Amino acid sequence: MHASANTGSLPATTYVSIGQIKSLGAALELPKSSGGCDTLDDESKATCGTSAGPDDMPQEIWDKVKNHPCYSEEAHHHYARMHVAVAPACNIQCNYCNRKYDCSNESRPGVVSQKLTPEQAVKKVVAVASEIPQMTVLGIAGPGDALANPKKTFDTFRMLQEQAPDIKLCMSTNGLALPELVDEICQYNIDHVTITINMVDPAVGEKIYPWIFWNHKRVTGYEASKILHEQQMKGLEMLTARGVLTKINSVLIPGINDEHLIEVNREVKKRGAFLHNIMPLISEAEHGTVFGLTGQRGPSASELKAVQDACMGGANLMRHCRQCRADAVGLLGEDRSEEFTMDKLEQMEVVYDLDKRKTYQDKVEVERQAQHAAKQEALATASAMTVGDDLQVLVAVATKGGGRVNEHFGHVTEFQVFQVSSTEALFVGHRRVDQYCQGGEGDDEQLPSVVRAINDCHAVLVAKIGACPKDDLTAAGIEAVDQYVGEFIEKAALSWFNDYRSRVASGAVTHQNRGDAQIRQGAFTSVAEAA
Ligand code: CLF
Ligand code: SF4
Repeated sequence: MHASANTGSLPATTYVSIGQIKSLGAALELPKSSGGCDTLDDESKATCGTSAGPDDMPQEIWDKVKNHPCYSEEAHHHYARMHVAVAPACNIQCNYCNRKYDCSNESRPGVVSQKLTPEQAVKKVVAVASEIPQMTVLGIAGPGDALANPKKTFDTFRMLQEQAPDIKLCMSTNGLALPELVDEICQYNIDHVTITINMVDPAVGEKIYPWIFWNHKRVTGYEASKILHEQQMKGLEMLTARGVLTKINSVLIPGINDEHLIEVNREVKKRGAFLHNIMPLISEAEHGTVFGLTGQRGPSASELKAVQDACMGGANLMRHCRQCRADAVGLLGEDRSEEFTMDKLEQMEVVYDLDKRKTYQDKVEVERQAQHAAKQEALATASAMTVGDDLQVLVAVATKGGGRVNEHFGHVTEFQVFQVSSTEALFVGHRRVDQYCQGGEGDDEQLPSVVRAINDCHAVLVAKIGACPKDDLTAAGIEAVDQYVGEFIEKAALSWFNDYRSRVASGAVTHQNRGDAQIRQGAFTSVAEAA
């Protein structure tokens, strides 16, 4: 048996009811791990999360995460990533995946990628990096498993490193082939590896993985999940020992691994995972997955948040994942892949100018530091107020990037959601919606779906909003606020919150709890995707 199969003195599975989750998560006493954030020598700094800054971690780790949009929540407002779909094959079967579509570990099902050879992929990355100077990371995330296609994956990384040395290399895997390939990962300076780990108990795994392909044959049932689990734990430990930053992705499947993810969180933290990203299951019958066809539902917004909150204090939590496609290009939450199809690339004149990229990124860094400073200042003001200390609300924000309130309500395809209190303004998720404004006109039929998406929020901050949707939102109990246009999000959210606290204290408004919200299955349907 691999040493990694031993999950320590803890029971293989710890089940708690969803109502108990928060207290259990908060009470977890986690052992020291051999790496990741908790290698910090100052205990008080050992809580760095995706919103952490340079003061919260050693310089060498900060250098790795500061402009990686997935590893730093702050960075995701400013820096972009891209994926190249060079890895079509997979060595396992997940019940939430239909192989006709992208790998749903790192992408949502529903769109077939344009598969590329390593040569085409490198050409595409260089072209995108020339056009989008804030694109800092290349990830290989499917459409199958990066390490089930090792030659294509590593050829791509090797060639890219020679042509564009400033781009960070990143990959995701289900972990089955990981231990055998860790040394090769290190050889190509791949600093960031994601492993999708949905269970640490093969009895749970059996409900998620019908089979794996192992030693030239198909293995099914409990045995399959046991092998997968052992490989995942071993691979994670090996990466940690070599100083590679690891992120664990877990798909939350209600009734199958929701409560079990707390145990997953504990085990990956123990083995040095830097980040844990708990994502909602995407499951629709039309995707043709086992879960889609058997009616397995995904979580609601509050179910997802309850599990994420329960895991706070374990491994650092990522909450800004967009479950990207395997050929995504751009800021998280936007998709510019249609601008860079192979036929368009043929027409492009590509000049890879390192200095130009650096100059642009220096400007981005100034903006990002200004956002950070604005947040600290706003937090100081919020904590100095003496009324409404016990309030905590969610606020939806319309933004098109840069960390500012700068999008019209009618143009939003994704709201960012922040949890705001007198001590924090924390990104806790995003909600996809169909655009309310279609062809210059508000579409009143869309409004109920927008309200359902942000129904747990007390306010929505926008650059502009018409009178009709504003009235409808007010009737639904959501304040539409357009007075913070252009301001940094956290500062705007805290300013609105301070005003709200004053109004509650004076009796001008009565604070009421909000309801649950709906997580939209799949991305919005853009013209490009529909084509
Ligand atoms: Fe891609 Fe993944 Fe690297 Fe990011 S995505 S391989 S770590 S560069 Fe990011 Fe996309 Fe979520 Fe993945 S938002 S699906 S976590
Ligand atoms: Fe699909 Fe990815 Fe699972 Fe493979 S690892 S079956 S490609 S979701």
